[in-house]
Amino acid sequence: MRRPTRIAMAGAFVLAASALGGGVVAQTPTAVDPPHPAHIHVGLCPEPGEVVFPLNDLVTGGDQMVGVSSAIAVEVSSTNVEAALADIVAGEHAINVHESAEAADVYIACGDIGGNMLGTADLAIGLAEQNGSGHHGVAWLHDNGDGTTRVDVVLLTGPAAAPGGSMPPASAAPGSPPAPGSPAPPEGSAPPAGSPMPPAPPEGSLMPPASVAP
Ligand SMILES: [Cu+2]
Repeated sequence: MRRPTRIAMAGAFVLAASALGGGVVAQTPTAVDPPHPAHIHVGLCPEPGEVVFPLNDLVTGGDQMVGVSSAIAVEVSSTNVEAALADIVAGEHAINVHESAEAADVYIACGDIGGNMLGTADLAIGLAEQNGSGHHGVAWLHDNGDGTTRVDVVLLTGPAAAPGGSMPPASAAPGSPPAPGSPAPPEGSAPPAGSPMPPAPPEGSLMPPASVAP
């Protein structure tokens, strides 16, 4: 029997509820957020200049839900830009994300393009929240080696992206998003002073005060 009983029962409930109330929404998708236009601009944040390369709109995924419902939703965009990464980083450029096609003058996230290369073909940058949008994220630029660069942009929506409400409020200061992929210190070792990512406290506990070097 492939279909779990629980889902069959839930379906029956929805049918019954629909018959009673009519128009019952069985599953509420992520809050409606319009597609966000994004571009590589000349100039720097927060007031970049002209568009030099358009990127595909940032959108949430399709309607097919997979995995657990407590997953944190993101908005994503992936584009192959007709320029080598070396050319993109040669001048002052920024990746800027706009509220919507209609409200393109409202900037919601922006990041200057630069920083430490990851190997020889990759560069990741942060995109800072703009105008209280509640959006911030990361752009990853990968040189394809053929004069094009793949630009992937991922935005988190909401300052405390915890749709399930099971996580404590984020304690990080604005502008300092957590660093995914940061190596955890070896077990038993104390984090070095100024470590950007102390070990996570047990869920529900308060953040321990950071040790201050004398
Ligand atoms: Cu733009």
